[in-house]
Amino acid sequence: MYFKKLFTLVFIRNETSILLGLKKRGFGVNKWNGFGGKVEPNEQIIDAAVRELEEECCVIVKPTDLRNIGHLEFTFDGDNTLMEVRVYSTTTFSGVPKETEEMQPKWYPYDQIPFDTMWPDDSYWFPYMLKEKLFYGRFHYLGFDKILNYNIDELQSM
Ligand code: 6U4
Ligand code: NA
Ligand code: NA
Repeated sequence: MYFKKLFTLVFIRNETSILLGLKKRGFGVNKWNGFGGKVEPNEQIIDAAVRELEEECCVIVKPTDLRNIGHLEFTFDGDNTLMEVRVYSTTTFSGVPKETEEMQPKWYPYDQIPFDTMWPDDSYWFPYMLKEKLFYGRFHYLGFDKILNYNIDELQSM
């Protein structure tokens, strides 16, 4: 039996590039990723996605502009926590990305995504996101660096 923890992960995109942030502290420190965090008790997931994006890089989006494109589940060998991550994407946003205590934002052209300094699972599911496909992925880790097994399915709807 697993204890589920719910997280958000938001990607801001334009025609040529995707906005990533270098995590400066806490879980996933020194990795490039989208923006997000824990959904608080009694908080709607979409509201958490909007809130974490603004807290982490000062970019503002409307909840209705975020598209739920993926669903990820992470488990870790010997741990009964299941991290459920809801992934969102949008090309509609306001504000200029700014560095905060938590993240250093940077635009990456689609052919220069820094997979070597990202979560290992990102290499598996980013291709779905970049091709505008919906996905559901499960990854079981040994520690935080090694994927013991995984599965990804393309979805027709979320
Ligand atoms: P606090 O406690 O405020 O520092 P909070 O910002 O709420 O934390 P955080 O930053 O720990 O939460 O959330 C983790 C972030 O990392 C979420 O956006 C989900 C994302 N994430 C976690 N595991 C991941 C993984 N294996 N691959 C990935 N993103 C992951 O691409
Ligand atoms: Na966070
Ligand atoms: Na948080």
